[in-house]
Amino acid sequence: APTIQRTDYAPLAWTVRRIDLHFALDPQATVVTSRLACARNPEAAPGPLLLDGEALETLSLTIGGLDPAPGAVRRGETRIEIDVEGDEVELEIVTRINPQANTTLSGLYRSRGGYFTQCEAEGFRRITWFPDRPDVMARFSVTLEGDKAVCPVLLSNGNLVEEGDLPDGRHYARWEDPFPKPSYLFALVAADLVALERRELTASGREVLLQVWVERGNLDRCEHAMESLVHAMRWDEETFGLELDLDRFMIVAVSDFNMGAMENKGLNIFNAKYVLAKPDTATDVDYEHIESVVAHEYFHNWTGNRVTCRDWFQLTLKEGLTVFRDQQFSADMLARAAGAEGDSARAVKRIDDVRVLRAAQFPEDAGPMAHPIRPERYQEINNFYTATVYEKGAEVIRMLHTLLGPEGFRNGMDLYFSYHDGQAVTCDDFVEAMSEANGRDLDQFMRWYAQAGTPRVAARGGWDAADGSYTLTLTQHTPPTPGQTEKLPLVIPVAVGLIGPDGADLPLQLEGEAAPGATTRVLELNAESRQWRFVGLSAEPVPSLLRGFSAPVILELEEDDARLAFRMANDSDAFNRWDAAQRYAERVLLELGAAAAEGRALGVPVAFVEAFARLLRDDRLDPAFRAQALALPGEGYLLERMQPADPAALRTAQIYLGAELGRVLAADWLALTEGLVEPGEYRYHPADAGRRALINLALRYLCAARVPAGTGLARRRFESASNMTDRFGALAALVHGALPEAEGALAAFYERYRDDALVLDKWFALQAGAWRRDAGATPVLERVRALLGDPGFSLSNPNKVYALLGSFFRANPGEFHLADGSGYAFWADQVIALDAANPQVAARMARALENWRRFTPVLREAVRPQLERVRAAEGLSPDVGEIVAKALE
Ligand code: B3K
Ligand code: ZN
Repeated sequence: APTIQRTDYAPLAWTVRRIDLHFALDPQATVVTSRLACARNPEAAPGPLLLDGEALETLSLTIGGLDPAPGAVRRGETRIEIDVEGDEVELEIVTRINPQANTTLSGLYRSRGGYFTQCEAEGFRRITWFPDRPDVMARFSVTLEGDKAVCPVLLSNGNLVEEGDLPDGRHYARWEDPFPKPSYLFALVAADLVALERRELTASGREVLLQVWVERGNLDRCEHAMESLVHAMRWDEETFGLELDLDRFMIVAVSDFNMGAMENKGLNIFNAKYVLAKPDTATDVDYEHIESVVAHEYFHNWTGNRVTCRDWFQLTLKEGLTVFRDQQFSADMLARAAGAEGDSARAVKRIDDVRVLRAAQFPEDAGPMAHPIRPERYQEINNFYTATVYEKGAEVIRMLHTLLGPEGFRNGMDLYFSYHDGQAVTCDDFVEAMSEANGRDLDQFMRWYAQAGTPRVAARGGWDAADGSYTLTLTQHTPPTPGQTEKLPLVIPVAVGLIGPDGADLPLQLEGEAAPGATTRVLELNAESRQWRFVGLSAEPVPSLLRGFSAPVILELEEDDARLAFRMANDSDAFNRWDAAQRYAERVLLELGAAAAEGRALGVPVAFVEAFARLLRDDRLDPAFRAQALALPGEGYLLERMQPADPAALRTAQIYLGAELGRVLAADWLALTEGLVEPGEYRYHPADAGRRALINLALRYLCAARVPAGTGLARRRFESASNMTDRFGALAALVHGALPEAEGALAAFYERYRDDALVLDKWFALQAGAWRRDAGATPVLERVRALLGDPGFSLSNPNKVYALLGSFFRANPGEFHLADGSGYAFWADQVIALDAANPQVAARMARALENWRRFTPVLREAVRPQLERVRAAEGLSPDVGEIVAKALE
């Protein structure tokens, strides 16, 4: 596939002002009639009118109502070029498409009897011929016509302006979207659905209709999504002064969907997983995700829809910013619910976000797919909806927020909207608005948009007892990434505190300042190396750096075990307190891993157990925070830090450490489960969720150690649970502990939920991610292979694939990376099979092996032939092709 370069951007010679679409819906022969009012773009170089198309059967094309003049139209497989005289023209194009046969879930497709669309990034061209790029913004009018029995509900963007019955049991509806939009925001839904409805007033007093559309029978699972939507509306009004601009806002749940959800104007289409929740089927984490995804899509209405991207290289303009907005929203929601514990609740959210960044984005930035948050080139844009564009992109926005302060940031946002509302713009436009609103030069900051790779910040401290000063030296370095060897110094905000010997924060006074001030301040590291001298100190301080994770970097700071234990006990910054525990655990796990790899005896340092136990016993700490601090670092992150990555040895280390912490501290874990006030009847509330999470973590450790009192507790909780969080937490503890009770519990769970697809996904994921503790036990690979044949499984449903195969390939390295290569052969078979039907899903699975060069020589040798086999597969999609080619480069 050809490579597209960011710097090749040029505006189109022709744009579209209006589009009138008519859909005659039919399972295998939907006829789409499109009338386009096109106009010459005065800012572009003259040229033909260009239309994109894919998998379309073209029935007719007329220009100004006439058949085209000979030679005026050049037709290619995916491109039509039309020579036009004058400055305006009307086209009418009729195409026929087959939604039933569309297994890619891009364009118009079917799911459980209904019709749904997904157009971002380039799905609209699979519906009709159109200049399918985000800088073409048109006003849409859409008429849907279909069988009333099959699809009684007909939805599209904007406002419903007309509906009625037609002969032969058919009916129609016409929708008009008052806002011009790019084609990627078009959507239609035609299905047998019901809605939960609510009317709300916006801040300016306009009444709006909110709807959550689901399949009949799921109406009792929509309340939380609706609540989340209302909260998101209010938050955007209060925080950014942004109001809903339509009279109607719809969310639709669909079972077959490639990703999480899609922000189509006024008609957000969601993976059902991020809509449906009731206590018996959804966990606290599901409730949290629903809240944040509903908010994310809603926030896109301003950051993405009203102001959109000029081209797909600018994707982080809308995604990084919108992820930052949803993170802030969730933190505010948690803090509000937590009341006096608000700061701790915010830190817990920050920890979650950083866990995701470290587990997914850091490895991406260190592998063959490494790219800046604004990529320079791509082959398949769908491969660039990445953790870098989204999560690192959000970190970049967060740094702006830190550097400019909340008010400065808000002023920048206001200016951005005042300049660019209704436009398709670039990341430069955004940063320029921030710069202008704050009178601050952000040229150097723009390097965050251009450089790939995770920067290292090395910190050195020098204590001068004679004059009571502490000199902090920070040095930055970004390792080379593919195609980018030279890296320039970035602007890195480093939030710093100094802790006194008694554990309390010291007021900070920099050399030259009159008096000490705040206990945390943000230093700007904007050169390769810089120094700061803190004065007026009576004893050597312990530095606490990068508080709140103020920049997406790897902090290199020499700290001995005692110092990590000290910060674990005392750091006033909850994020850093957690991070100290993670660093200490990482050190212990990597040492255990090395010992396991070399066949040495394993042992846990007593000092670590003591530091860990102090957190476990500290019941003044918020349970949600304790659950975070007592959970060991993730496998993906650890493998990234292990040289060479040896998943089997690391797994041995993890099993050993978990069991030891369970065994040695068994009495504490049991006391904790008894001492915690058990939440009463289930409600989704952060305080309750924190207690449930901590109890479930205790069960994990107790079952890992096979402490009888603990395993009995897990079994009883599994049987008598009143909600999914407790039930699944207990089940997971039994399964990961590989206890004899696990099989029976899995079977009982299956019986109870066999007809509930979303719950079955949890059941598949748990087994695919299971840890094996006994040499004789069935390998997880065998179990996954068998589960492919389960009646509840389907390779054509993305959620099922992510649950079973995604969990195995990505979340279970200890079982997937088998020295005999059987895991890799299975991976190649599945990637090839998936690719034939759904390239986007296949490409996601393909990425599981991209960092293979970091693995042990034995594993590397086993991976290569499988990567090569996939690369050579017949009819390979550009999606998977790009991934494996980069992996093999
Ligand atoms: N904008 C969509 C993602 C579309 C992915 C296309 N392959 C969801 C979101 O980020 O909100
Ligand atoms: Zn998004």
